[in-house]
Amino acid sequence: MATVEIIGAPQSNFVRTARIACMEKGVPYTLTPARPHTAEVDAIHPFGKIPVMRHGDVALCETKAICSYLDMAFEGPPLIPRDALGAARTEQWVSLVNTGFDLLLMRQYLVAYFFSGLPDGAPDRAKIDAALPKMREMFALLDSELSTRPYLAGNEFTLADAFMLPVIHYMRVMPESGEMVKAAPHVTAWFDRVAARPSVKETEPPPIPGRG
Ligand SMILES: N[C@@H](CCC(=O)N[C@@H](CS)C(=O)NCC(=O)O)C(=O)O
Repeated sequence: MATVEIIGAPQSNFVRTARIACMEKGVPYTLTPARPHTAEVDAIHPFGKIPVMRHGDVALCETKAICSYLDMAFEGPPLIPRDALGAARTEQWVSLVNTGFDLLLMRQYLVAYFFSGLPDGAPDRAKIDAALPKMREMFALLDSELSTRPYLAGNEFTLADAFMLPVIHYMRVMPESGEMVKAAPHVTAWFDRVAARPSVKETEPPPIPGRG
């Protein structure tokens, strides 16, 4: 059978999610490093975003679609529980990451540090400061949710954790968000629990220069 090929940069939180999904399912895969908007990505994603995936004749974009394909096409532990409520809770948290956590924490806050667009490439302090109040609310919500259960969607690891962990990974090493994670004991305990999984250890992205 054809090998799954994940195409994208290992630094990307979404690429990491797709790789974690492969490993949790026990699906052998290759990673082809590629930046957004390069030819091999544009050939599959209409907006040039990573990751994209190839498997034989199948080409897919969008992380959730890729992970759902892996979950259904291969044997191995389900990434999305097969019961209605477990599946819905998982989908709910995947969606919350995609439409909330990723947008604020990665696309606004982290991007303002490293891709500010300022002439000297300096962090955009105004954008960072503007994100902080909502970030505090987000971490308070996450800590409260994780005080009631060991994983985002319930008692077991699911795809929801695979979406959230790569985001929180970066938040731990940045100054303001790092303080927020430290002040959130349930988020910290959840992170340590999920980070101990081989799929998470083996997909750790290269460190951000100067941030460890
Ligand atoms: N909705 C997409 C989002 C993927 C995404 O935003 N990837 C980032 C890298 S982490 C990217 O390609 N950014 C380039 C861009 O948005 O132009 C998915 O779920 O796969």
